[in-house]
Amino acid sequence: MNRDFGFRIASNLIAEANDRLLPALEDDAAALAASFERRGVLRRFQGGLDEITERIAAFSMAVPSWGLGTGGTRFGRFPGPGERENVFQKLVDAATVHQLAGGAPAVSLHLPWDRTGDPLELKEYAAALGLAFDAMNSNTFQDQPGQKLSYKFGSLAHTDPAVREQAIEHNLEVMSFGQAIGSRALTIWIGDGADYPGQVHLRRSLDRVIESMARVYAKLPRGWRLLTEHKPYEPAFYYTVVQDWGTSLRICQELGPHAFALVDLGHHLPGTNVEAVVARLIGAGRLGGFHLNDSKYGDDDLTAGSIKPYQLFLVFNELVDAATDPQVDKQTYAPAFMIDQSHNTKDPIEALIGTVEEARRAYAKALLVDREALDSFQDANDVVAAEMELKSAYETDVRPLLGLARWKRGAAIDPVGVFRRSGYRREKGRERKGGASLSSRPT
Ligand code: RM4
Ligand code: MN
Ligand code: MN
Repeated sequence: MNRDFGFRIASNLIAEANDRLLPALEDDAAALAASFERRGVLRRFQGGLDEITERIAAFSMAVPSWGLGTGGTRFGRFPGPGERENVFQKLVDAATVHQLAGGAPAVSLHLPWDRTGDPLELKEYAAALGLAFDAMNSNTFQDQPGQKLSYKFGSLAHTDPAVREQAIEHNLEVMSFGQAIGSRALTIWIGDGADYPGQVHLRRSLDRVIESMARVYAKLPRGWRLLTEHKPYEPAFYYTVVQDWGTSLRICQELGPHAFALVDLGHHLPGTNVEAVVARLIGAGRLGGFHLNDSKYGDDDLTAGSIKPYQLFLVFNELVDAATDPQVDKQTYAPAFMIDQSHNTKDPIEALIGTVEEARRAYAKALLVDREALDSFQDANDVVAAEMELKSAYETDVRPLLGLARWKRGAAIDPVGVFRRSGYRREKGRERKGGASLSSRPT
């Protein structure tokens, strides 16, 4: 059994740093509590600040295995020292994100990128690191060495039934791997589409996707969900078969009750009202989960909340609203939170720590919205009061709450600071021989 994790950050390093920072954090928290008292926020949280920080601490998400190394563009890639070289090392890095940031006790795998001989060994290795597995991801948007048929002109939507069959088989294999490691969902994102008008039959291409996905859905293990992820363009530049939430919803409705739509925050054209997309999917009982990230232009895969933090808050506002609305069926409303980012210039571990923080920040602020007051402002068409209710929650500095939520779970009050002082990358640079050396770090 492979149990060699290599260098890990000592827990006393975190504890010592926390001891130094705790008094100031407690001061800030006391000031926030006083302000909440004045604003009447604590009337809604009988357990006081403790109750709010507990709820924040309980909110967690999964780290993407493919986000643990430096990403790149078609122009190049500039990896740093000590980066992961295989799936086991990805798990150690993911465990480090969770150790410091709290809130990321799961990993989402991508096959064949993360394929290993023995999935059970992987499961035990992850468990020993305190990690579980969230949704599995299949990959029929690239050709793999030795693959029989090419996905150049599509996979689940291909005109050739033999290519579709190969893509279906791959998804089934991903599910059985996922079953072995304790995952309970399969996310399907396909790049199928066309670069030019006329290239593909618009209606029939979706019919073929639905037919192929139905074959995968038919084999969905008990208790599993099939998540379909939309994206407007790239790699296909004229037409993408599963291009928007409406198409995802149609797929779900054709497949059956265990199919749900996955919203990758960056998979929308500029200006799209993403919180409304989320609300529609909740309304239809088909919101399956998220790929958290942010973007300025397209599928930029930047750190969540780095470009449009207000949008992220408004998305979480819909989620907190749904979670408290008795009209929303809680059997179907159980979104999975996963990160999907590409870190081209940030250290991937630092970037992921940042995402956990940003997602929790948006969630914490959404918790502060007085829903009863907002409802009554909406009913009275009081535009200004309604907006002010949202803004007042959004503008609250919730950093003390986030710090306390981490501290309560033994994570770091200052996660990036501890990460930098720990020498993690230097140590991993020694251990992981194939990674970029310090001297080859791009300047
Ligand atoms: C896609 C999409 C998928 C992800 C791949 C790597 O743009 O976001 O979720 O699996 O990238
Ligand atoms: Mn995605
Ligand atoms: Mn993407």
